[in-house]
Amino acid sequence: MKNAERNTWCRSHQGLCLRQSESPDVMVNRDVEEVKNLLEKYHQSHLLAFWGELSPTQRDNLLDQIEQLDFEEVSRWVRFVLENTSPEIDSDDIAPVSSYSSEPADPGQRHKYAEAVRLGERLISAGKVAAFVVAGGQGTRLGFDGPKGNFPISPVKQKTFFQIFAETIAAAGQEYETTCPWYIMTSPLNHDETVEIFNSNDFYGLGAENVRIFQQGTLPNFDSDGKILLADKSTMSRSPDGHGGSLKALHQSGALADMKKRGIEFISYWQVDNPLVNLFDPLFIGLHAMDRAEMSSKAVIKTDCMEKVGNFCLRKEDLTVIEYSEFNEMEDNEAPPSPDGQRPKLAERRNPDYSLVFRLGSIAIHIISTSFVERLNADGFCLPLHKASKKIPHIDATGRLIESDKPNGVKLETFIFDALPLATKSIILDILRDQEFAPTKNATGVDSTETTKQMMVARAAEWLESAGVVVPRKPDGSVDCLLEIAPSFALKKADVKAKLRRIPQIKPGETLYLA
Ligand code: UD2
Repeated sequence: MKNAERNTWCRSHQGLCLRQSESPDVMVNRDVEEVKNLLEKYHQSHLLAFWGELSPTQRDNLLDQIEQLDFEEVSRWVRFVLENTSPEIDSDDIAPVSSYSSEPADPGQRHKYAEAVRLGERLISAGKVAAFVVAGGQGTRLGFDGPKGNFPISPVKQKTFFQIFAETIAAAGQEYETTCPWYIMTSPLNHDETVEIFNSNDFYGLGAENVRIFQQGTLPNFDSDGKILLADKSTMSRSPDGHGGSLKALHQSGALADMKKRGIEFISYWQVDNPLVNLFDPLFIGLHAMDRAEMSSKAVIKTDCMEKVGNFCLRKEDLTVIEYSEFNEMEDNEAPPSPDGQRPKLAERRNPDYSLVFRLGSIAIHIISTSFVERLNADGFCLPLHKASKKIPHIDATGRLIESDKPNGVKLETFIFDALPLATKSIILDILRDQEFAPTKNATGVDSTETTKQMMVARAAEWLESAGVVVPRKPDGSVDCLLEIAPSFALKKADVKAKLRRIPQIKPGETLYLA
């Protein structure tokens, strides 16, 4: 191993985890026999199956990749792949968690919110807040060839996600008379393309010095027998290490050091597929800072108990997000079984007023203190691994390329929300979904480009109506025109009234763009 600071995976109370450590099986020179022995010891000899066919450069390349591996890690990964190590969660350990609601609950809280907004505004103005988008995913479900951030999504001008975020950052900079740096995490799947997009768009006018694009780490892909897959005869198959990898990548890429140099104390974290995100929310930032939280989250109230979002809850008193795939399967041990012996699901548990007990859905929007990321990296922090069966193109033992339409390999990744239990303090702010959350996952149907555009139009309509504009609506209440409000015109509802010089008349079917 070349690098003294390596990632290794270890077991923790939560499962297999990321940490930094040394292992005895460290390759120090290019002795092929030594490599063979190591691979044999760790049941990965197949990585050299095509050695005899490789050119000197390819051999060098392959040895480089093998040298990067810590074999103690490899054996832990393999155990994780082979065993059903997904930790069994006991529903008795799970309790609901409280949140700040979008509107203050009482006069005391109203006072606190007002103070938090003032504090948040001061922190943004003082240049203490950076924007950070994770954009390393593939966006396969969208069926778009290229970085998802470059997908045209705005309803009138067809602005891309990246352009909308850039305009938002520029507008916030103007409003708060400051410069908000933007950090973008990519992966080897889309890094070069992303850099090219920013270059060819002149960094959307933000200045190259204020935009930092860096790559996350990768992990090997495995077959179901725990063998590392080969992408070709001299290349291991690897995948990005999940958005949880961002906490390490921030440190390893130098982005965190850059933030410290700029005096950044808070990182506004979001996902690339949500164009409604409120990047600089003074209330959220202010509450996080006032409560001295290390990592905070926004949540939506779930529309349906089985909605496909992560669930905020307390697990043995630690704030945790449990993905819907796991949470929705958990039985409610407190509920009496039905005559057929089946217990209702925990996700279905209701309060006396019929509201959901576990009602807070995770939308992957966080404020993360830079000091928290520093502390985690200094401590050799530990995030649990998750595995997913995926379609992974690879070569078989004969060197033939296998491209299956069914999952044929195992991908390992970490999730950002698994850092929540590591935070000493954390707050949750539940927000109005139609104002801030339009996940764009699919080409059509649920959470699609269609629904996102509808939500963008609907929010613009509501903002305009709040300023006295009459927006034509269909009999079912949906908006009957095409609307788009540029971030330069309004970052929030209240900006619309202040900016409108005259009340526009909008006819059914018309298009209105405000910038
Ligand atoms: C995620 C959450 C889900 C909910 C939803 C909201 C997980 C497991 N689930 O669903 O609970 O909050 O988002 O939209 O997170 N990314 C990287 N590197 C990677 C993998 C992903 O940067 O290695 C980025 C990706 O570019 C995107 C974000 O992370 O911006 C989320 O990825 P996704 O769309 O695959 O997440 P999804 O739909 O599983």
